[in-house]
Amino acid sequence: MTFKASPLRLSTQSPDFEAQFQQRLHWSADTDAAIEQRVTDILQAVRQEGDAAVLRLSQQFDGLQAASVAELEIPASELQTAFDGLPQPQRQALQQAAARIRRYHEAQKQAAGQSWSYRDEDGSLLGQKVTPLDRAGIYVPGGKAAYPSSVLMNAMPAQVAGVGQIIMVAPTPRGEKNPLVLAAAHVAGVHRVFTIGGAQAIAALAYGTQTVPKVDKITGPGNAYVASAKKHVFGQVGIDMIAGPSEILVLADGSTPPDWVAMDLFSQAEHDELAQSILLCPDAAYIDAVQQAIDRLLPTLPRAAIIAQSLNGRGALIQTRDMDEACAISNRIAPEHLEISSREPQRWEPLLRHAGAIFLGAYTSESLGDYCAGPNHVLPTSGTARFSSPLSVMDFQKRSSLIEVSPAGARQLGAIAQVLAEGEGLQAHAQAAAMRMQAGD
Ligand code: HSO
Ligand code: ZN
Repeated sequence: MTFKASPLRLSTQSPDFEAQFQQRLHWSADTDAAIEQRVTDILQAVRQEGDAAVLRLSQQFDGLQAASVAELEIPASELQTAFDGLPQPQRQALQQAAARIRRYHEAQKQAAGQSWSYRDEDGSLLGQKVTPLDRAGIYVPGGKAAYPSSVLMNAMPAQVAGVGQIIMVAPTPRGEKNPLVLAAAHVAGVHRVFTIGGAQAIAALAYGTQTVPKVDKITGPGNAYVASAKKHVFGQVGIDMIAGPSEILVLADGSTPPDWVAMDLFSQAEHDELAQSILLCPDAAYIDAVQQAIDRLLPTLPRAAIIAQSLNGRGALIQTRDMDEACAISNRIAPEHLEISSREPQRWEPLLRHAGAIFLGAYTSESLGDYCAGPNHVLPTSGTARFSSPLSVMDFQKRSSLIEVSPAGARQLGAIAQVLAEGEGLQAHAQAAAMRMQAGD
């Protein structure tokens, strides 16, 4: 079977560009009503019955035969054994990736995750105190999306934030465990691992059961059931984001070898038939060269079928008037991953405002960011980079305001508060402020 991938070829100069562009971008994350109903039932069962429901549902969906949920926990020693059993290059790669991810997130904590305060003219202290979450839950999907790299990307920022307990859940249909996933949990210092998945695992983490501790926030990707369950438990616990299919946008000035660009487009397309890979470039001859590279390289890849379906269904090669126009279109798309495959990446970077992660220059393959450059690979998709950010240390912290008013401050602030409180008709507020205005030195 040979597969052919012909991403939609567009030019911004053609009259129907806008309509075709909109159609290609269109993406609906609506969950269907049947899934919603199933998820609501599962959440309720786990909430009411705890372990018994988790056990029953794990048997029903994953074919797990266990006498108790405790039997579904993987002891730390087994994580260690999984790690020790890996070939040396895999052990080393996991450790090197983890070290680089840790370093990046430590820098992030230093720059944006610290408490701060100042004193005003009256000597009052105003500030913000940062504390890590007590417990975080990490969902690791099973099947085709069981990525050890995602274990590192979710657990390391929690670890660096200082989260007290990191609890991972990962479905293991028919009990088949993924040794790389377990080894990654070991490397990332995950505290407890349960082989449960689906909406029942999200429910167990959100409500707690006799065996599974209740967490404060749940992160990590999952299928439609998991996404729906996360939406439902939001409020009871925090959640990170609802991730859509992977996306890559390559902004090219024609100076990068076309094979490199073709392979980068494939790299996200191979995740999922619904993944989106887009090339923006002012040079028509270069776009032809990338299409030729696609034709030549696609048959060499084991996941050619998925790649072809993704590129044919959602991919696009767009010819722009110039690089400025390419940047403007990229901002409209707000892609998850944005490669500036140009000889002058620094020239274009200031023009690019909306993207989950920006990769500068021909050597910066997006795939390096997926594994080991350091920044997080859990990124906003489907245009949500307009208003949201990569998973970070800050997602595993919360902030408390600190206020310490001096006697002089009580007089100053009391006068203001009193007026506003009276305006709102709240006398106790006004008097609480006024009482302190008279006292003190
Ligand atoms: N590109 C994916 C992450 C990943 N890639 C994991 C390889 N493994 C996130 O969009
Ligand atoms: Zn990837």
